[in-house]
Amino acid sequence: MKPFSAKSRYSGLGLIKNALSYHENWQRAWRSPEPKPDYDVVIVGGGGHGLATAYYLAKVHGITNVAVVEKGYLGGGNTARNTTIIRSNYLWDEAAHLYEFAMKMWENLSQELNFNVMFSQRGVLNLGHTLQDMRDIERRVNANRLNGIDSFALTTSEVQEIVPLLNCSPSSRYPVLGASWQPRAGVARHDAVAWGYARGADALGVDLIQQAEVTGIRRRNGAVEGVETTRGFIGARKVACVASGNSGALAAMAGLRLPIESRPLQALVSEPLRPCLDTVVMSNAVHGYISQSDKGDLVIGAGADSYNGYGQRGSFHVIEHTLQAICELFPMFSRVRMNRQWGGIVDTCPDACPVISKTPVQGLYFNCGWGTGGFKSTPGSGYVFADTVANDRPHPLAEAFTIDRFYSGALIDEHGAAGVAH
Ligand code: FAD
Ligand code: PYC
Repeated sequence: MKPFSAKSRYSGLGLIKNALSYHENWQRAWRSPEPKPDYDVVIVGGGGHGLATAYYLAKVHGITNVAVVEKGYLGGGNTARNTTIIRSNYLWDEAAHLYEFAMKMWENLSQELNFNVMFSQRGVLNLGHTLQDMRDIERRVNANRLNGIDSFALTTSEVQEIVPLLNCSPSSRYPVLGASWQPRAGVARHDAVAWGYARGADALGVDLIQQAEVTGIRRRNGAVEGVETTRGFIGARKVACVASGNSGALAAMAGLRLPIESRPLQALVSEPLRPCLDTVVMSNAVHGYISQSDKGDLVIGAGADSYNGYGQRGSFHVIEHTLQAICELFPMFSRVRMNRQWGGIVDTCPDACPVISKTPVQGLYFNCGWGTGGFKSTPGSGYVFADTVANDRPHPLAEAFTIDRFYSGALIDEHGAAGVAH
């Protein structure tokens, strides 16, 4: 059947025609190829980070003989499950530089991909509820400013001005003593980020292979040869693992042990409301963070479960505690009904920082351990990991994040800025 012209495809008539033909004539955003016998690079994991890595390998390094191998569907892991908060106000220079690099990429990402990722710089508040919170906020804001990051310490009344609905009463259970405020921070549309990178990578020749689970990493003489998958063996000169939630299991397939723990982290969305919250409010102390999506739902994130596991659900008491805290902070949301709840499995490192690294196995690389906060780094992570894989040495921004830090002790403790305690 003749494909629709661009004009009719995007016109109202085109939409009606597509609906009546059950979208059979809708132009595919990417191919669905059979895996080739071998590739220069196989990327394990088709989340935002894996797809971004593929895109930059092709775009920046001209390496296009690349496959992304995904066990489910593209962007169906934590990329689909996160609360999409993007900020760069991390404490230590190494982390601040990496996240700020990503932030600058977000600011141009829709243009770069020619795909609207709906990056909305509506600002992020991190509330302080105790004197110690406020001391930590002052310290982090000062460190941010020294790194050229927009960051401000606000008083209670300044916070109230930005979020009139917030309960700033001094007698509340979690009194708001102030906040840090990053105006350039915000949210983006999670699916669009995966789709934009997938479309861009496909157009540059990358094969996106879905429904193919990696079950083994084949090695010979200390170097990778390829991956065993549920769709057969795929040979590769280099294998780059970006399988958030499953990194420990993948590393074990290559005889490696990563300093990583995997835990459920939950989120919820409410029924849609009229626009009432035009910024993002986070409270690490109460383990609650909230924003309003463009559809009107309240997007609410909870804390991580304190036990390890792979069930993408999480425990009830965690969301109960979070909703109590949200109702305390926003009493007028107490009668809002929650529509959906889910969990994702986050890989956490002991210092709340990622691993972007070569491994002792030649040609095998890992990008993982982003814990509860990796969505915000998607473009930066993909860029520096692609560079690391292409050149077989850490990108300068990734030097501090290699596995070696767990031998040398040069950890970068970002627990205070990580958003969710882990
Ligand atoms: P994923 O999107 O999970 O991609 C990894 C992919 O690997 C998956 O699609 C998976 O199916 C695939 N895979 C795994 N094993 C295999 C295998 N053996 N073979 C083939 N494929 C495999 N971060 C923020 O910055 N801001 C937030 O507000 C935020 N909120 C969060 C809220 C929740 C509830 C959760 C769960 C996470 C949140 N995060 C947040 C963290 C963020 O979601 C992750 O750090 C980020 O999405 C990781 O991206 P990724 O591409 O590495 O992972
Ligand atoms: O990293 O900003 C963050 C975050 C918020 C919620 C989960 N992670």
